[in-house]
Amino acid sequence: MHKETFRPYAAPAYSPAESAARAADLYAYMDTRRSVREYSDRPVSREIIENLIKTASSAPSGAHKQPWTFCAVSSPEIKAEIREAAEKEEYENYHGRMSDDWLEDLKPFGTDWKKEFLTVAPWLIIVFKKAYDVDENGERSKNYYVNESVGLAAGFLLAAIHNAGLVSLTHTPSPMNFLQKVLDRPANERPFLLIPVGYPAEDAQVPVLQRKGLEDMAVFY
Ligand code: IYR
Repeated sequence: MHKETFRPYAAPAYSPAESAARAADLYAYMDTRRSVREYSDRPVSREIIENLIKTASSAPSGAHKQPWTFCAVSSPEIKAEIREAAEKEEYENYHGRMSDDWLEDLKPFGTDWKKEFLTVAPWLIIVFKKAYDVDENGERSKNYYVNESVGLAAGFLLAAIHNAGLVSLTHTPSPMNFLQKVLDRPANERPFLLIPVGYPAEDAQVPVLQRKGLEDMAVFY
């Protein structure tokens, strides 16, 4: 039977007390993460963005295919192009394409079709999922659990952004196929999420919200 080469693996050796403290500390920190829609234009170095993306790409994926591409955009011209196309779609969404229930559910967040953050934030990271891979000879190969894999990588990315003291937003302009065109991506790549990254504007505000308690989102057996 063919078997990949294996090597020993040892998890970091924390005592139970250290594990408990680390779990509590990370929860306390992650609980301060918020989606932010108002950004400062303060720059963020490319080196930081590279490390955030490498952290995202450390996520597990089906058969370790890593079926993702992260496009990091700092070019003002490309950001403007993305904003124009996104706002065009969002205008239609907010003026007829979204149901009344949906618009009602979004009221607490104060969103509308205008997406200033797309040109103000220093970076936009557009996450693409790769439905399949194509090798040098044009041969296609299948990827597995693509949505699950790319969702996990995006989660790692948001955690890494927060860990760096930066803010983000999981933005889903809809439909978002214009991103494939603007960024000139190949046919096997489909846009998955658009994530602005940067510092919050000085007067940035976030809606007051409560997170579910354990009793409402976990069951122990
Ligand atoms: N894509 C739109 C609408 C929107 C939908 C959901 I669900 C949100 O949580 C937030 C926004 C927009 O970006 O405005």
